[in-house]
Amino acid sequence: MIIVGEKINTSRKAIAEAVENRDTEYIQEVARAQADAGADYIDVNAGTFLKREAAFLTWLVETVQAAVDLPLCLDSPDPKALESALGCHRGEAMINSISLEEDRWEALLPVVSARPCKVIALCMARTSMPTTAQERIDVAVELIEGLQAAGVALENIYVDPLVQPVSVDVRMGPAILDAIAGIRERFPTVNAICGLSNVSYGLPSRKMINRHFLVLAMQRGLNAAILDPTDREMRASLLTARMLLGKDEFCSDYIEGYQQGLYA
Ligand code: THG
Repeated sequence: MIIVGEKINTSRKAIAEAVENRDTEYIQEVARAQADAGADYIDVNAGTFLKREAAFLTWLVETVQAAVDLPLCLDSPDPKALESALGCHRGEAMINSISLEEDRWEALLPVVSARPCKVIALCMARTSMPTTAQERIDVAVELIEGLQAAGVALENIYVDPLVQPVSVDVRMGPAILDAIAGIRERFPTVNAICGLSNVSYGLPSRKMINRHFLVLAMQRGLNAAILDPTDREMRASLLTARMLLGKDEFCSDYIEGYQQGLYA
């Protein structure tokens, strides 16, 4: 499982304040905590600042990579902000995200094909959001084939089935899960990633829903997730599911989690 730590996002009040005040220490503390909890990438998002997004995203890249030796997941639809942030990024970034929306596709395709990088392909159709599994798979196929035609390697593509709340339509759960399975069946070397928190929007006990959804999605082939790696119960569920799916040789990561007191 590839874990993208989601916490450095200006939709969160404390992060927006820290970015506004250029609070290096606080941002680096949140980055380190996620790295220590096992993040493979740190997501950075300054999307709430609009006009100042490029400057803030670039500052976040410098600030986070000064504290942790990890590649980042650059969470922006703006090619100018991405180019600026990539200019100071060390290593191979993940770009979050391209989709079939015409403006977005045209703006981001040059960014992702100009360099070796990972790219999240979000299952948004040209003018609408997919609802069924088949609609998601159709969008994914078009995204994958378009990226491949532009020279992006299949193993660098992370398809995001677009997680929507089950409180809006209870059929959303199986639609997302079936889409993950269908995409990975058709393209075994393409990765499947998603954010978890949208699934529980509008319901109580959201964290419990999110971690059960993670386990179900892993069973269907999810191999990357955008989540809070410092959430102990989430981490415990992830390690347990990984072991039960045969991905933890000698159960060693599971046992290490126990020894670290993660299940107490
Ligand atoms: N797919 C892709 N990118 C994404 C998402 C996705 N980026 C944004 C989002 N979804 C994932 N990132 C976050 C970041 C923070 C929080 C949730 C998702 C978060 N949420 C708190 C909560 O849910 O309770 C509330 C905010 C707060 O703490 O103030 O922290 O799906 N490709």
